[in-house]
Amino acid sequence: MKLIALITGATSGIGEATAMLLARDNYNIIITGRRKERLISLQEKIQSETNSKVLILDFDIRNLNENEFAINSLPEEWQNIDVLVNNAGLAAGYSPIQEGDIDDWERMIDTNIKGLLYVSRLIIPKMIARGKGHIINISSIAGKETYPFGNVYCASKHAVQSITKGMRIDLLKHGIKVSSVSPGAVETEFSLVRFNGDNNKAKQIYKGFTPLLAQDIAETILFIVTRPKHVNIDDVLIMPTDQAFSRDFNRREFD
Ligand code: NDP
Ligand code: 8X3
Repeated sequence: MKLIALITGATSGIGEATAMLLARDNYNIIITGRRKERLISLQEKIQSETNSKVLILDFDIRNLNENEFAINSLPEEWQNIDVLVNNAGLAAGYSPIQEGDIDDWERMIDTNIKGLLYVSRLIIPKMIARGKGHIINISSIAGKETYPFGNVYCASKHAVQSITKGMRIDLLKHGIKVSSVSPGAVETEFSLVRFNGDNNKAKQIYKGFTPLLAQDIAETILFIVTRPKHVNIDDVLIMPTDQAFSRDFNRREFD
């Protein structure tokens, strides 16, 4: 019997890789994001390469009504969500606090904190009713350290760390597992989004060293969800070998 995983932000990067990997394991997958055409492509890919089913929920995680509509409209056979991967998120901008763009701040706070809370609030009661479930929140090295120009993004990921701890405490007596994964630099569309589509700036971030791949994080998530019932992985801090903490990189080329 297959389990059900809901992965937010599955249109690219970590979420997409995780959807594929969990589908190859033992999961039917609910994939979410705003770009419906990408969700359809991923659905087709997963369904052609695995024997797992895929359900698409395209909505903006920042909008509470859209969250409610999407989750409340789940067909009966998709309602028993075993694993929730709270992955959707972004960094917007990279500037000193006094020059920060207020719209960027709101996008990050609304997505990384409020969006994660909205989805979780809708799904946790269903897990409590069943006395089981596993929530994996995607945090970051930015949830453990603050780096120059990272201000509000780092704050949003510190909030994810704190919410994860709160969930772990509050859901303890309900038998629900709560974990977080905190990666260093992963080469996805993350930097392209952060620099508002500027491909050159995005490429500079990963220049001269070997970053993590989305697949590395997906494999970490698979490890976390496949532990025995009595084991909860509270947090995994996973870094490229070429990165120490948030600011030190072993870059081999500078041209
Ligand atoms: P990507 O940009 O590749 O993927 C981000 C995903 O989030 C997309 O699927 C996007 O879907 C979704 N998303 C963003 N905003 C919204 C929204 N308003 N509503 C619904 N979905 C949304 O980046 P990553 O895969 O790298 O990022 C995934 C997570 O990992 C994020 O939380 C990020 O903070 C975290 N992280 C990333 C690291 C990195 O170096 N890449 C390191 C540490 C943590 P769509 O645009 O279609 O809505
Ligand atoms: C993404 C990693 O270091 O760019 O969370 O903040 S970092």
